Amino acid sequence: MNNYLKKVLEQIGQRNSTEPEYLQAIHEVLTTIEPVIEANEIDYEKLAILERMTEPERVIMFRVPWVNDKGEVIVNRGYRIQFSSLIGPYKGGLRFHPSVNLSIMKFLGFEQIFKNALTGLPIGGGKGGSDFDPKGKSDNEIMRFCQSFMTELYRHIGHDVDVPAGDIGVGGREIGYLFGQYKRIRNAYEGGVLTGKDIVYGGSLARKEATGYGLMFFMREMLHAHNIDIKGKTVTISGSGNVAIYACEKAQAMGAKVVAMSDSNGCIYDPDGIDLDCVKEIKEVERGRIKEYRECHPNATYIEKSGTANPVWTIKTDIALPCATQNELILEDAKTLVKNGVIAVGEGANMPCSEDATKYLQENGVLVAPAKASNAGGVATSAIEMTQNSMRYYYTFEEVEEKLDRIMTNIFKACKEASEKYGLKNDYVAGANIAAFTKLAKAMKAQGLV
Ligand code: NDP
Ligand code: 2IT
Repeated sequence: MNNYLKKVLEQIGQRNSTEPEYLQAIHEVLTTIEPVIEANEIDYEKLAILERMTEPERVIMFRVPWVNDKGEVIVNRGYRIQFSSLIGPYKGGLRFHPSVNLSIMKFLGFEQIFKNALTGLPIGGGKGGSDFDPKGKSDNEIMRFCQSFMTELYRHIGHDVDVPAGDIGVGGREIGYLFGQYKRIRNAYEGGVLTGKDIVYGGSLARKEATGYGLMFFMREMLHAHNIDIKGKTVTISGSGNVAIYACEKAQAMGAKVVAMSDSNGCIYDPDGIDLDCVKEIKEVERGRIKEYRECHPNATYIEKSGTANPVWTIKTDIALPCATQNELILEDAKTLVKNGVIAVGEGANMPCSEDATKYLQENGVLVAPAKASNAGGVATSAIEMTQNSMRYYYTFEEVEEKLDRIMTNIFKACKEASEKYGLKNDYVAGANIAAFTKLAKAMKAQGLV
């Protein structure tokens, strides 16, 4: 391995030894950009480019006290990682999930810098959230938590400073409560401080759909490049949240047949094709469990999750879309998918495939669409929401979708060109990392030692 890379990886390993997800994200990026470091078009070592790119500009951790419906005081922990303002205000989602910790926040913040660079839009990288568990909470509890969270977060964000949005456990409802509290504290209507807002108070049409739709636009381009038509292909999707639902919607619109979706308890398999209206009713309206799908489709199968493996990857498919969480598709799953003839894997979630799973898939000729590129449609449309807020104007749904399609098509092109430039044909994971890194390194050099 290149000496500079080796040295930096060792330093980062020592400094962040208790943060496995963060080290995993760093390892993937640094090992795939080796040909760029070797070519040394910029003196990366002298400018400490890698050391600076892997150290967050700022890490904020704070107490979030709130009162539940029983009158008990609960104390959660809040985070905001302001990772990089190199090419725009810190930008990235907020995740509310009991698993949230510093390692997960930092891996997400780090990947966000690269993803945002790929969109071609002026947004830096950040991430935040809390170990608060929204499951089973009343609307009032959610509101009180969001208000308390924003009462601290507000001082760190702003439409030119840091612009949070949604992620796991944070959707339109939570963004609404967060925005209301921000506006109240600031006594100003600063629409562009949060994205993923409802349409009625400054949100963008097609933001809700954007990550899932964008994933399918990227998938379409990747398959086209290999003369494969998406029409008639079988698709399995993990998760049944925001990304999963709209990936399913676009896959169906493109003529594919989605046969499985999941949540953290298990997965449904419907050989007739998933009835998405039923899934939307369960997940978006009732906030229920995916197994309730069988109440409207008794012929579908429900497979309960046992242990850590996700049963969704045991179902035969042409295209697998992990759209739930990190490391949800591991080596064993990759082996099963390959054995069952999978053609392509599209990462809707962030870092859903473990590194060895990705490697195994690629070595066996499976096309892998990497998260930083393939799920960038969400944040790209957030940037389009910010644009509309600045203009005090709205685009139509079709206008936003057309922009999103163009952005995703360009991202695929950038990944393809970068991989080919370094002789890594069909390795879009490396392509995405290289395309983003090259841009960021140039910006870092231009801005001097900061
Ligand atoms: P949602 O909260 O809307 O949905 C998450 C889905 O994933 C749910 O079905 C949930 O099941 C499942 N899930 C979450 N955590 C786990 C877990 N630990 N194990 C198993 N299943 C789990 O989130 P999103 O759809 O917004 O996000 C999904 C993924 O996409 C995340 O990785 C996120 O970072 C990424 N992403 C999101 C973007 C966005 O715009 N929202 C943009 C780009 C990436 P359950 O309900 O049972 O918990
Ligand atoms: O991971 C992601 O890109 C997101 N959760 C969306 C971030 C955003 O700012 O829209």
